[in-house]
Amino acid sequence: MTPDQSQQALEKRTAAAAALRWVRDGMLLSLGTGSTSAAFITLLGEAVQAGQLRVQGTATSLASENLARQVGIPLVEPRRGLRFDLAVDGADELDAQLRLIKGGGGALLREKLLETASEYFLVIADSTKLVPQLGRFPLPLEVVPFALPWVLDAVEKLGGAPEVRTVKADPNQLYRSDQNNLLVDCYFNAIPDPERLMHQLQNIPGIVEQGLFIGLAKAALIANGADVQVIRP
Ligand code: ABF
Repeated sequence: MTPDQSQQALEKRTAAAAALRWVRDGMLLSLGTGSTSAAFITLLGEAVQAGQLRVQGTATSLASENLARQVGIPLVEPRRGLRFDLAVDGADELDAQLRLIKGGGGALLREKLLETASEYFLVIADSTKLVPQLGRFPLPLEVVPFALPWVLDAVEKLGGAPEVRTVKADPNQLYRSDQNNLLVDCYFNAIPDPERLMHQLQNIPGIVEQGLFIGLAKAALIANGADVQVIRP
């Protein structure tokens, strides 16, 4: 691990630990996906096992569900009327207005579902994620396989260079989401008007979910070394 990577890993753990202080006994939590969320879930599990917190959770991915089970967090199955007191999740990019790009971990659909059903969505991130303008990180889309050719054409028309995501270990194998859909990463480089792009993407048939999360996050904890900055829009 390079010094930068170890610094980033430390910051992820710092942000995760700071988020733990936002959890209250009896809360129903939406558990995020990615390495920062994994650090939070692990710390939360320790607190539950130590009898310091009684919480329940629903996870935004099968990977986070497995981790939550491993660390002893009681899980709640999706049901009518289920709402969460607090959602804690990472992001790939966020700006000062708490507009996010999420989905680098492939979990954007369940993340958007649960974070929309949450009273309070708290983002946790290392310092590399806070950017002046969204877009350098490729915007993930979850796409129904049959729709792929038309979606790729439409994204290109919007100025994004689309790439169908493959499995890291095997570039010949297409990545599949937990819902068995495809992921398309769209290289816009800069997204000067995220709201406009979000609405344009929402009108393209076959895109099940897109990775712009706007108006959902209530606060973000950004770790800068050992310090944590709280951002509220
Ligand atoms: C998840 O957090 C994803 O939406 C996003 O891709 C990921 C960020 O990953 P990490 O915390 O590992 O940097 O919610």
